[in-house]
Amino acid sequence: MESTGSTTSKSEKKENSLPKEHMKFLPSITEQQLDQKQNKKKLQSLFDKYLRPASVDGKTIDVQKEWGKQFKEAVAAMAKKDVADESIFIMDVIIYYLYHDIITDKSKYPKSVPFIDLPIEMIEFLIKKAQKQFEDERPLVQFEAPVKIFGDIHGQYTDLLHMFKEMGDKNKTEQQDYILSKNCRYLFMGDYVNRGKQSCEVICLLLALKVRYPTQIIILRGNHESQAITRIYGFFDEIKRRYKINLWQQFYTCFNHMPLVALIDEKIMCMHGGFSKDMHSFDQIESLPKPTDIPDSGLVADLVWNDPDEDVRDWEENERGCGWVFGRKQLDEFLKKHDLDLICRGHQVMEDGYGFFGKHKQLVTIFSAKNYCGDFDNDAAVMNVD
Ligand SMILES: [Mn+2]
Repeated sequence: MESTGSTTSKSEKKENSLPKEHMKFLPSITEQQLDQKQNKKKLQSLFDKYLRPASVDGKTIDVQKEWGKQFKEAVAAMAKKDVADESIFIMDVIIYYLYHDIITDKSKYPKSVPFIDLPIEMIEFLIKKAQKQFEDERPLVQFEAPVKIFGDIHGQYTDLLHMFKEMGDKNKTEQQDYILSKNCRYLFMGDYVNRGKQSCEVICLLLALKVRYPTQIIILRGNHESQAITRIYGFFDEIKRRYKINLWQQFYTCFNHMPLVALIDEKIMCMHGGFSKDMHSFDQIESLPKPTDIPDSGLVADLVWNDPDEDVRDWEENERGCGWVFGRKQLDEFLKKHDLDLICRGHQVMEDGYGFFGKHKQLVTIFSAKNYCGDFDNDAAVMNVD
C-alpha cells in the first residue's frame, strides 16, 4: 500500500516545438512501419500548426473556440497526410496537456494545478473513442497481476496527478517521464467525477489513457458514473459552466458502456461498491446488458452501491437509499462459493486511504482522494498487487 505525498518536479525549459518527452510517447505510431523520422516530422508540424492554443502577443485568445477550430483542421490534415493512427496522436496530445505539461512546470505543480480547458471538439473526439473501447469490453474484465488499484477520485485532479507521478518507474532513468509504469496494469474502481472541482480533467485524463493504452488501463464504473448522480453532485454543473449541457449527455452515454467488475488471477474480485446477494456466477456478470443506466435496484445497482458493515448479521437495506449492506458472514460465504481470496472495492472514505474488513482481512476498501471534499482528514492510497 502506498500513500501519496507531495513531490517537487524537475523544471524543464520549454521550446516552441513538440516536447521531447512527448515524442517518447509515440512508440505505437513509429512501430507501424512508417519511416520514423518522416512520421515524427509530420506529427511535429501538425502539433505546432494546429494543436497549441492560438495566441496573439503571447496571450491566449478565446482558447476553446479557436483551439477547437484548429483541432478540427488538424484531424482533417492528419487524414490527408496519412498519419497512421490519428487517435493515438490526439490521445498523446491530450495526455501531454493534462499531465506532462503540468508536472514539468514548477509554477503549476504541485502547488497550483490549473484548470485545463481543452477545446470541446477534442473532448468530443475523446469521448467517442473511449466509448468505442468500452463497447468492446464485457461487463466483467479478467486479467493477471501485476496491477495498481485505485479507489474513488471524485474530481480531485491534483491527487490523481500526484498518484501517477508517485507510481511511475522512478529508478529507471529512461522511463522517468512516462505517465504509466511499464509492464503493470492500472485498475480504477469508479467515482471519477462529482464533488471535486476538476471532474472534467480527471475523467478526460483517464479516458485518454484508456484509449491510448486499452489493455493496460481498466476503468470500472462507480455509482457516480450515471446520469442521475452526475446531475445532482457537481459534474453536470461543471460541464454546463465550462462547456455545454450536451457534452454532459455525451459523457453519461459513454459511462453507460463502462464495465462493472474486474477479476484478477481468478482470485481477486474488484468492483466499486460490493458483491450482490443476487450474484450467483461470473457468467451472470459477463452477460449483463450493456449499455445500461444504473437502475435503482438489482445486480447492477448492488455492484456499485453495496457496503460492508461490521454490525450486521444478514443482508440489510443500505442507509444510502440504494443497494444493501452485508456482514462478515455474507463475505465468508461469497468468497467460499466463488473460490476467491479477496474483494477489493472503493465507495467509502478511509482514514488511511485504505481499510480492511472481515476476520481475515478478506475485503479491502481503497480510497484515492486525499482530504476528501476538504471535509475529511484522510490519506489517499493505491494498492499494488504483484
Ligand atoms: Mn461511490
